Amino acid sequence: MTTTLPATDIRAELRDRALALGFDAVGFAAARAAPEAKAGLAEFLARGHQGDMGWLARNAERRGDPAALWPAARTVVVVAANYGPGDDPLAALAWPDRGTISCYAQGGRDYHDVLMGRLKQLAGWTQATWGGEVKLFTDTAPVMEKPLARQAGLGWQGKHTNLVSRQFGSWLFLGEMFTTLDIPADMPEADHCGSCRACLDVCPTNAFPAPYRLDARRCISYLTIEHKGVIAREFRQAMGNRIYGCDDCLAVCPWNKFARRTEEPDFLPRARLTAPRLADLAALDDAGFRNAFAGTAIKRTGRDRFVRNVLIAIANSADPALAAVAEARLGDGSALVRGMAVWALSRLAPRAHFEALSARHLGHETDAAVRAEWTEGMCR
Ligand code: B12
Ligand code: SF4
Ligand code: SF4
Repeated sequence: MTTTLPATDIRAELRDRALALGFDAVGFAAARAAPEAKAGLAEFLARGHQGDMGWLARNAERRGDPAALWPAARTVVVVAANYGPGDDPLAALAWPDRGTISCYAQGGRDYHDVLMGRLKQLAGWTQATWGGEVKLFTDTAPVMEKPLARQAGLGWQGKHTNLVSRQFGSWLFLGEMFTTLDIPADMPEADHCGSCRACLDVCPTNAFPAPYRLDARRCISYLTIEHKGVIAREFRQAMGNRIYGCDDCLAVCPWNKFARRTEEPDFLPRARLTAPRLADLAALDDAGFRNAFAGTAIKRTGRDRFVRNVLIAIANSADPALAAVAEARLGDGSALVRGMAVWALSRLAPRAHFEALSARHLGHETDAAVRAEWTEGMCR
């Protein structure tokens, strides 16, 4: 059944409902592409900045324009959830025997599940009250969520390319309800970066070729989470002990002075995820990894990529006591893991011991990339 409430009432009631469901911000945008978003995506892809993320290119036409994704959609209701960390998200970078996990992944539950659960409730209520068709997304479809959130007035895309909010700083997750209902749009938010460039200057891997442009191939978030292969040498030292994602460019933003700690229990940091011991993480097998990270965002990488990241952090620890932990992975079933164990030992083990290990293992090694790590380690 469809009622005929004036559009302003729909807006106010939808907003109240979304806030009551636990979202922290809500806005409305027309289901049409912002021309600069489509052009920005085309440029990003033309420069190859997506790296391994071929899925960004495969459906670029639909990603660039909500009307191409779902022609019947009239309005996009953009919702956001605050995951603001209460403490300094960069504190663990100073503890070399520990890993730093991005604060977005330190909660007990994957944010996709949390946002989608709430979006489904919002959709059920919207349809029961006003009818219309809906489709729901939170990083689950070819949708450019940040430009839509900007159009819906929730914030602007900062020079680090993420959405910045005057109320919540850098710490918002985004989700959308596309609907066939025609609801008046909000005013887009203006850019408030001014002459600041703190996020650009802090990036450990120089991943910003220019303000508002990210070369994902250089971003530690991409390298630790999305990239499936061997991480190139040029980035390894700069990764420090960041083992899952990176918060540096977000954390230094001056707009975070308005941020507040999340009150969502599912996003509150779990003690075991705030600064876990690298030695414990490197020892995880498949079952141990699944057990440790079930339900969290971290399960996404799978065990091998995760332990690859942990071994890079071990290599960067300068802690000779962790050499034994790396040595225990030399016979690992994953070549990714073996290769980073070799790199870690090339940095932590005494030269004579590395040579002895090389003499023992190189002859049996069948993987070309791992062999290259042994050979390059001998030349250090
Ligand atoms: C692919 C992806 C990544 C990739 C690439 C990131 C990127 N910046 O493109 C990688 C793996 C690196 C990544 C990392 C992170 N991600 Co991510 N990611 C995505 C995803 C799936 C698509 C983003 C996308 O479309 N990229 C393509 C490029 C072309 O789009 P763009 O960033 O909007 O680029 C614009 C600029 O280049 C702009 N532009 C160019 N020139 C100019 C000039 C001016 C003046 C302006 C204004 C703009 C401009 O035009 C482009 C189009 O708008 C979204 C979810 C989604 N479906 O939207 C999440 C998403 C963006 N990620 C998110 C998060 C939380 C992160 C991390 C913070 C996680 C972490 N801590 O490790 C980091 C942040 C790194 C960073 N600085 O961006 C959140 C961001 C929330 C927010 N507040 O913005 C999203 C929205 C997921 C969600 N549902 O909440 N991510
Ligand atoms: S997330 Fe880290 S590596 Fe990626 S752009 Fe930001 S500071 Fe650079
Ligand atoms: S750190 Fe400065 S330049 Fe970067 S997003 Fe925040 S205000 Fe903009």
